[in-house]
Amino acid sequence: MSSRLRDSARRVQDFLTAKGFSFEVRELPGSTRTAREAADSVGCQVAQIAKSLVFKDTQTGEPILVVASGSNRVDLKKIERATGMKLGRADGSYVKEKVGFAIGGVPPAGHNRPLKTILDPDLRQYDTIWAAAGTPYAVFQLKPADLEPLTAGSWVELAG
Ligand code: 5CA
Repeated sequence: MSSRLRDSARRVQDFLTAKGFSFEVRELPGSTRTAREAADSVGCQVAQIAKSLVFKDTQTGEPILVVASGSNRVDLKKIERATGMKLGRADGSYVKEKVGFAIGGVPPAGHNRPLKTILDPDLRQYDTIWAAAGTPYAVFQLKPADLEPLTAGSWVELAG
């Protein structure tokens, strides 16, 4: 039952519900901290995990969210060429401060404020995918096409 969700997972569930999505945040007994662990805990392919990676737009200092297939290595140069942005790495304290969630539980939406978001087209080959929901034990299931209304993101080829 969603009423028992931990605070950060509840925040994601409340956001999803308020936006009119019927996705259900689930807290699992096994870790979902990494894409590999999430796939093992959910019982899906690692490529079906939508991992939410935060980078820093080095020109503005603002966070950029990349939602990538769990099995892909993100090639920042490809995103930079497609968007004109310059991207740098984000450390844990930057992610927590700017996005409002700790690494390992960063969701694709429901952050401190809306983030400019890049979506990995490789996710579109699966009927269903799973995304983090605020904690390293919480996920929700969605369809790849749901990422568009959820994040207002842009699809950019990014696999290295
Ligand atoms: N809950 C799972 C997916 S459901 C999850 O969040 N996986 S993840 O891959 O999206 O998040 C872990 C990511 O955080 C790593 O891929 C890595 O890009 C980033 N990360 C891990 N440790 C650090 C760190 N010390 N500094 C910056 N980024 C990190």
